[in-house]
Amino acid sequence: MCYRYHRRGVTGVAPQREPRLRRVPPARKEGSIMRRTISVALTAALAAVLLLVGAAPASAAHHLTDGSSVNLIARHSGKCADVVSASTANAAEVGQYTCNGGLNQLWRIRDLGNGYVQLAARHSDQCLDVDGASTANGAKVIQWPCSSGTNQQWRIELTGTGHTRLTARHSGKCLEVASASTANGARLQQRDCGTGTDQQWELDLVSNPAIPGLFADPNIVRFGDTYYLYATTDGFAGWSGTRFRAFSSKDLVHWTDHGVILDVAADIAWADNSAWAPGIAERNGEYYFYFSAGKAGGDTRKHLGVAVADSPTGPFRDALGRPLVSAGTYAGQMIDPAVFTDADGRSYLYWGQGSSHQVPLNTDMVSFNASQVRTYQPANYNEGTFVVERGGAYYFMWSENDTRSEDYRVAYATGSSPTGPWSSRVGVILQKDLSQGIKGTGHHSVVQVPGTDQWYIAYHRFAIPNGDGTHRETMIDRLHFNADGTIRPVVPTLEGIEPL
Ligand code: FUB
Repeated sequence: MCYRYHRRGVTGVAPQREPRLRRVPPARKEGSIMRRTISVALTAALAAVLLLVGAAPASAAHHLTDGSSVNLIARHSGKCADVVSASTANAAEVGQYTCNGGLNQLWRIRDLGNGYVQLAARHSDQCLDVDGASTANGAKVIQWPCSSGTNQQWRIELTGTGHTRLTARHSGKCLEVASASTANGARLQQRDCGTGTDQQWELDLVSNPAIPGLFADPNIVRFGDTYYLYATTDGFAGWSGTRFRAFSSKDLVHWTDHGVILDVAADIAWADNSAWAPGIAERNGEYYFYFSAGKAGGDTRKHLGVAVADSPTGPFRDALGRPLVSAGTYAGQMIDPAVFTDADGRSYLYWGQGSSHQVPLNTDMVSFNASQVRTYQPANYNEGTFVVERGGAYYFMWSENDTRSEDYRVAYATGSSPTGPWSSRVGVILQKDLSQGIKGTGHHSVVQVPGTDQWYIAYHRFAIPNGDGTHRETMIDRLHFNADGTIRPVVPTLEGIEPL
């Protein structure tokens, strides 16, 4: 499959999808930008949006759809359209700034079905808007709550170079960088359309963070023909959030939010906080949702619970009316459950922090034989166990260091069965990449595209900008195996993956 890419003014058709083009923030590696493309989608929904003003690329890629998130990169400067200071206030100015992976530079496309789109900033959900619906040249561009105003409606026109122009519906004028400045902070405005490269924009598809908002400890799984993500809702001091949401996707890029599927404060009698790190498995049409949670006052330690529903999007109800594994039953914290189901249909539960435990689940999925619980303690183990199988080899993966550390990372061992025996630690799969400003990469899960050797890793990292151990975002990147079965270190990316 081909896709168009843009690399420092050169466009072309990439011969193959691998290796992926990786975006390097220009501030750090000026002159060596390798951006993933302008992948302008000619989907049914967006085809009407694109008014071809130049020679249309013969094989324009089919990636931008309603709901896609993009960086808007000014051709003359290579800088990103950016809501100043990541403000969430109405009327905050939009300028250009060095591309840095921030949500205030990420714009979600809403296809209005009338030949125009809205562009909503991911950090604020406010729309790119010509201030006061002015029709004057030089009118500034701001963010404003999305409305039906035609000063928030933009037509995407392809130029002959594979770039685009963005024309405001109410004025017919083009989005540009004031005075064709190349400086950080130069504001965006509208002006009569011309041929200047300061009115030309690269639409750079960005799929990371995979889901908007603060989410950590993602568990990615496929049920039927659909992928699902479940995660810790982040952004609370002491990880004190109570709610789990479910997200689904057919292509790993466009995710639907199904809302809250379990609120431990409302739905679980023995808990009222610390809804952490879920895992999920299906058996006979029932979905079993494993989670950790605690109760304020008295013994505040975390327990491991299980809830059940007849749909992967819930609503889930407590399966037992008590924890599946109570605090203190085994060494360490009773948190971070994950389930692996082997080809023979048997499911295994893994959990623990400080100490790692594993046990075959009974077929009811809500009990196990305590005499079969085994503890495996690889070097540097902290938490977040996840197990997969490939070609008869089993991979036991975990997170090292503290989630509040930028050195939070994922390592692995291998074994010949779902319960080992496991090798000693083989090495690190995923870690920070300071050259991209990526920190605290860990608590992951892995999913395989059925019938292929295509694997994806979901994990969290510190939010960009200003994230830390309780302000984390969920990413999805590729995971590759080497010919000898070892796992190639994952390259964490700011821009994410191509849709399946
Ligand atoms: O999200 C709360 C806790 O942080 C998880 O249980 C740990 O794995 C760590 O990511």
